[in-house]
Amino acid sequence: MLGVTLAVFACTRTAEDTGPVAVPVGGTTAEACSGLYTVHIDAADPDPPAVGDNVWTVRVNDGETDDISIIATPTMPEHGHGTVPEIFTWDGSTIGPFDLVMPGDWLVVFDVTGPDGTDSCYTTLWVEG
Ligand SMILES: [Cu+2]
Repeated sequence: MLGVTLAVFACTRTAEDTGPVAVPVGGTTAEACSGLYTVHIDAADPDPPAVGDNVWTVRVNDGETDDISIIATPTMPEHGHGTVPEIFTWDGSTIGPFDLVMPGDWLVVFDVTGPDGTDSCYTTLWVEG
């Protein structure tokens, strides 16, 4: 049974709107709305994401790593909490393990910084109990 439900939002943002953009899990791609970077979640372990420790394989554009950093912040917006620690740094390949402490709706924001500037995107997921 599929344990994760993905919500993907159309990109309707303007240059003044620097908020996050959805990134679907599972090998599909999404462009950060300002167009600076494309973030790919190539793999999730476990797949689908589950309560407990999760590690995601994340790629930027065509696999560039030079001078690129990603900070991932998982939270449950409806509950007002995140994870411990609160943020996770990309090592050039993976992010995590990050502990999704409970089932429900999670939001993971990726803040990407690189030679072209800073941009954000996000994925949302439902984690089964
Ligand atoms: Cu919660």
